[in-house]
Amino acid sequence: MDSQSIQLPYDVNAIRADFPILAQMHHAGVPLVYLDNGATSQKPVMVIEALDRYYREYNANVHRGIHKLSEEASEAYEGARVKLKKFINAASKREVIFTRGTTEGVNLVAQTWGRANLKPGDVILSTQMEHHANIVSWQIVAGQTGALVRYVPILPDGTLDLEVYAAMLRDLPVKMVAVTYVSNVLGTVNPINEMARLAHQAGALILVDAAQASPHLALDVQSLDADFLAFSGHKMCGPTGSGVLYGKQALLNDMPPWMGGGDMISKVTFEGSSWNELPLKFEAGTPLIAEQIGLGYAVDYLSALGMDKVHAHEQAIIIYALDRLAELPFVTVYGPTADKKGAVAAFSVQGVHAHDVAQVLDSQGIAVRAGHHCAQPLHGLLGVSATARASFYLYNTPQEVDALIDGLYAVKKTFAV
Ligand code: C6P
Repeated sequence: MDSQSIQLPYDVNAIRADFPILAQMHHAGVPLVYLDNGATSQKPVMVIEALDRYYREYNANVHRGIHKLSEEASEAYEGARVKLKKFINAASKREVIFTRGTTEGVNLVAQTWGRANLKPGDVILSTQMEHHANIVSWQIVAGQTGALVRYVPILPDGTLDLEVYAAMLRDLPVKMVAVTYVSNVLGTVNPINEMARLAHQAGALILVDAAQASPHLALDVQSLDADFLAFSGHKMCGPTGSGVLYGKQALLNDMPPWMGGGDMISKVTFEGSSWNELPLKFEAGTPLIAEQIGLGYAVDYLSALGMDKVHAHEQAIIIYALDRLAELPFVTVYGPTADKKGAVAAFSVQGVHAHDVAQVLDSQGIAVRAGHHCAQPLHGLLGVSATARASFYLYNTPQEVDALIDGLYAVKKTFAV
């Protein structure tokens, strides 16, 4: 198959025109090929303009001032919450807590639900493919409560061992399953529906790390039956500092607040305080107003394009990318086949450190990430300290896959492998 003959669900060049940064020439004098979307995505002009408009036209604090600007800002901020509610199909906007991103969302649950509910010997069941955010947050609360963190193993093809998962739920006093929807290294898409069903059957809750899912898949928290689900705005066309923690209302109501301060209280006296209603109970202090409004516009952008189309586009790209990478005998790709994964290809080049791979690719105008991608334990299992990673998004083209392959031939030539 050649890149020109690949059928895509939309006119990708029209989409690229929405992202000003993609038009720039790279320092190497060639067009930028941005394949580091797993780290952060680029932003469409409508998100950039939304930020600009907020600061130029209605910058004010929210939920506080009785003046026009503050009312406008509050309306836009709460309007963004409604957009996010719809985007993930939450039952109520009270279940949509604005955070600075996935990391904050997971830590919030660990420090509120976890400290209130975990006791010595309880098990938090994470997996071997988690990002550090979904490991370390639980290790911290385990240290505070005497709970234990255990990990569901992965199979040689890079998928989770669901038989062992079921057995762990049966044999251990699991209180929380903490699992990523999509691995940021292997690309594996985990069967969250089935995992939630098994967790609930065992009397456990499930927290889904959707950092690598929300940019790429249509999310429906009700049909997933997730108890908590966290994601970051900056990976899905939104600003850095934006993000959401979804939680089922009954659980959030029972949880104590995390941070104390303005907006999260109902009444404060010198003797004690009572808490505001959801979601403000978990949004202490001045929030990231422009950022969350911007995320609302990112969601408008994605919804207009259609998450099903985004997914179909990325599937076409990853199928082609894996086919082309398989042509290179000096490259090892990690993770399952395209039908079981998102648009992520982490790989090693025989005899060349990942940082050197990334540097040579950069000299060809291609941006990839190199390192352990905040998944050090997983890299230990893969037997490598670092990998290079190409992660694709809705604006990448099959021709950019060709550029990556040409770049890898340049790596081979540079290091004579
Ligand atoms: N992964 C990557 O290059 P924050 O930093 O809070 O926005 O997202 C954390 C996070 C949590 N879970 C998963 C699965 C992730 O991929 C990430 C972020 C980036 O892979 C930066 S390390």
